[in-house]
Amino acid sequence: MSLFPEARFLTSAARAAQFLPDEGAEVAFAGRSNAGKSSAINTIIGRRDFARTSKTPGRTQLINFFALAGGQRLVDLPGYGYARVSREMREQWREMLGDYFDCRESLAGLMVVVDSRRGVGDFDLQMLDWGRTLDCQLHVLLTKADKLSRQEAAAALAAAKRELQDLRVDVQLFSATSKLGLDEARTVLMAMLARHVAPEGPGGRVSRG
Ligand SMILES: Nc1nc2c(ncn2[C@@H]2O[C@H](COP(=O)(O)OP(=O)(O)O)[C@@H](O)[C@H]2O)c(=O)[nH]1
Ligand SMILES: [Mg+2]
Repeated sequence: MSLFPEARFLTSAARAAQFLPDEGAEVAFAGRSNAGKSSAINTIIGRRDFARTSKTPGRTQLINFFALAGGQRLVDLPGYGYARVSREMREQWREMLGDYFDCRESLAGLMVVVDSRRGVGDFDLQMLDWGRTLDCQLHVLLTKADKLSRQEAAAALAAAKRELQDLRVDVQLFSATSKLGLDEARTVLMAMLARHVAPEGPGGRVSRG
């Protein structure tokens, strides 16, 4: 049985006006193009083709919203770092992500998906920084851990922990292929959603200032 039987795709937004209303609670997945975001979402939801995965990274500049149950959502943020995107696309990306992080009170948590073979990069730190401005819970998935030996994986985890220790960020190993770390990732996701004090709808918004 799926843990998230009601999960379904809601909409893709190309600009802020198309974002879903800022109500309830959502957890966003960020990471470089090809880091393994969509695969992580699929694995956590427990459905192979839930969020699309791709072998040609960097095409989507859309923010994809998925419904869970009871006003809870997952958000697949567009990746960054694909060398061949134009400067214009990069600007668009920055603007849209900026709009998203600027005021998203329903953002309960941010999962930053990092390829364990590459380690935490500037892009990931920027995402975590944005997440911090919203005071949401931060968690890093060091994914594709199946591609590392046990020893290499332990070293990657230790290095990421060192790098993130000042930011109050939890980090774990993960693999969409071997399901390593799946229980932990699901537990963190559900805790993020459950703990969030949802903003009320338009007109009755509570400031978290
Ligand atoms: N071996 C392995 N490959 C993975 C894993 N996660 C993702 N991939 C592969 O990495 C590529 C990019 O994954 P995708 O989820 O589309 O990345 P996204 O661009 O961040 O959404 C795809 O070919 C996936 O099959 C993993 O945990 N292990
Ligand atoms: Mg993807």
